[in-house]
Formats: sequence, C-alpha cells, structure tokens
Amino acid sequence: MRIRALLLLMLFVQTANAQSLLETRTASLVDGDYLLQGTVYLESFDDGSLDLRFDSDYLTQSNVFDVHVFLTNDNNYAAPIDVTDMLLVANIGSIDGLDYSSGPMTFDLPAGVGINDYQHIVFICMQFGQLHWGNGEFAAAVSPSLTMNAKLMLEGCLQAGSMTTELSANGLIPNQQPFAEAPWNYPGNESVASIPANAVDWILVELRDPADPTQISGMAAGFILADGSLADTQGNAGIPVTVGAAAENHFLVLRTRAHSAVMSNMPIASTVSYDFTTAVSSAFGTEQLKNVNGTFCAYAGDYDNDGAMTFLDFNAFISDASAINQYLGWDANKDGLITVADFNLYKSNASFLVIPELRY
Ligand SMILES: [Ca+2]
Ligand SMILES: [Ca+2]
Repeated sequence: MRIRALLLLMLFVQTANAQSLLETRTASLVDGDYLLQGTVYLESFDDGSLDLRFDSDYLTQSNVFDVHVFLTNDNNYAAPIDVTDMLLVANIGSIDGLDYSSGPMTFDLPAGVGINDYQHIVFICMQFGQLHWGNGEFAAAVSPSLTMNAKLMLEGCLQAGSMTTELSANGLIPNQQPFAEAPWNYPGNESVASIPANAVDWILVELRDPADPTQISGMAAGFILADGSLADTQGNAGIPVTVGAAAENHFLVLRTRAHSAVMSNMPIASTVSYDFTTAVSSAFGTEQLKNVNGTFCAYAGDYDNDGAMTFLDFNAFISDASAINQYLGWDANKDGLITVADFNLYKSNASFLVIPELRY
C-alpha cells in the first residue's frame, strides 16, 4: 500500500509539473445582441500548447443556442457575420447535454496557433442569421510573476539576532537599484521615492531553472530588511520576479553588496518562505553559509562581488580605507564608514569561494 501511495504521489507531481504557463492574454466579454459577460484568457504553455480558458465569472443566456465561439482579427460584427477568416474554437450551443452558459471551461486550440495570432473573440449565433451574440478584445500578453519570500542574514550586519539599518538611518541607500554596474550588470529600473522602513540594503533576486541552475529564469531587485526578510519597492513582503514559467519551482539566488551570494539547495515554490538562517544545508554547495553563534549568514568581505574573497577585495577596501558617510561596496558592516572593522570581516573569510554557478 505504501508503494502504491508513493507511485500515485509521483504520478501527481509529474502531472502537476508537465505544463508550465508562459504567457497570458486577457479579454473582458461584452454583450452583443444577447447577454454575455465574464473574463476569458489565452494561455500559452511551455509544451507548445495554447488554451482558451473561461473564468468562473463567465455568464450568458441560460439556453445558449447554436452559438459558436471564434477568434478573429476582424471586428466588423454586422450580421450576417463573415466567418471565413475566423478560427472556430467551439460550438457552445446547448449540445450533448452540456451546459455552456456559465462558469469555467477550457478549450484546446489547434497546434500552430500562436498566442498573438488573434486580437478578438466573438460569439456568433449561426442559425439565426449569424448574429453578434457578444465579443471581447485581448490585451497584450503578459508573463507571470512570482513573489519570492526568504530570510537571509548578512554576517557583517548581524547585531543581536537582527541586522543594522544604519545605512537607511543615515540616508545613504540610493533610491535607484545599485546592481546596474559590474559585475551584476542588472538592467532593471527598480526605484523608490523613499527607502522602506527597516531596510538594510538593496538585494538582487535571481530565479534559476530547476533543471539547470546555471540558467537564469528571471531577476528583480528589492530590499533586505533588518529581520532578514525581503520587501519589494512598495515595502510589501516578498520580491516579485517576472519569469517565463510560473507553475515551476525555481532555485532562489540572493545577492547583496559586500557579501557572498547564496542559492537555495533545492528548487522552491513562491508559496514558501525559504529560510537560509537555520542550517548550512539550506544553501546549495558545501559550507556556503557561516555559522555565527548559531545564526547562518552570508559571508562578508566580497568587496568586488565576484564570488571569491581575494586580494582584489583587499585592494577595493584599501582604495577608500577611511571614507565616511558613503554608500560603498566595501562597507561590509553597512555603517557608512570604511574602517578596520570592514577589513577584519574580509580577513576572516579570505580565500572563501562561492559555488561556480554564482561566480562572475
Ligand atoms: Ca571578490
Ligand atoms: Ca563599515
């Protein structure tokens, strides 16, 4: 019995992962000659399939009669409507004992039809003069977004189980995400009018392909807060990342200035908050978190952020060894000052290497 249950579980997991949503286009339905309301979606999937999906708010006449659903680029709906160049999706007239008048339903579209091939959906009553039952217009395609939650502590900022917010208290954190420069070269335009409460610094999130963690599926910048949690540019919990495949789990990578980057040791869903602070094994690779009095942290001292703690980091530090009130990459304890405290953090971790997947 136990083996059967396991097999069933594996079958379920495989089925659940078989198809991932790539893009969605949405249309609101409007009345023509008859009642028609609700929302429909064109949804493309990574296996090449395309669906037309009716949402639960879909509603029309209770005895929908010989009504055919078409996709079209011609929105001239004067009867009799010419359907020659339209794509017939289905006859949703009350046939075969099925009720097509309300509620969710999904139709597979023929192979070869692309999500951007048609701009309109139209419902036509064929039997009574090809009348305009109702219609809708599809909006532009959007990729799904995953809001990632996690907890990460930074060695240099750790203070009695929390992290310092001295940079934000002193107004030193820039309003524009700081990862546009090398080595990140992240082109995102995240910016804020004011830094969220309790922000330690900006953080860069990457989602990596579950089958190949060298491949980046999506990136976004947000903030890491004093308690180690993530917040978006609005100050809301979690950082949304636009990806090509929403249903999949991904490896989660977090990058912060002057600290080692970390990756989750397994692909995770956006529905869980991933905790990097309680076990070294939460990070992919060997010994990728530092145990600081029982709290696991990202290592401090990678001042050029290339993933290796070397003399290059020392050189970066020494170039501004007495700077005050600045936002600098070699400020490992994030107090706005470059002092011997920052040097000591680097020194204690010299020769540390992050996993090859995360090195620049
Ligand atoms: Ca380095
Ligand atoms: Ca410092």
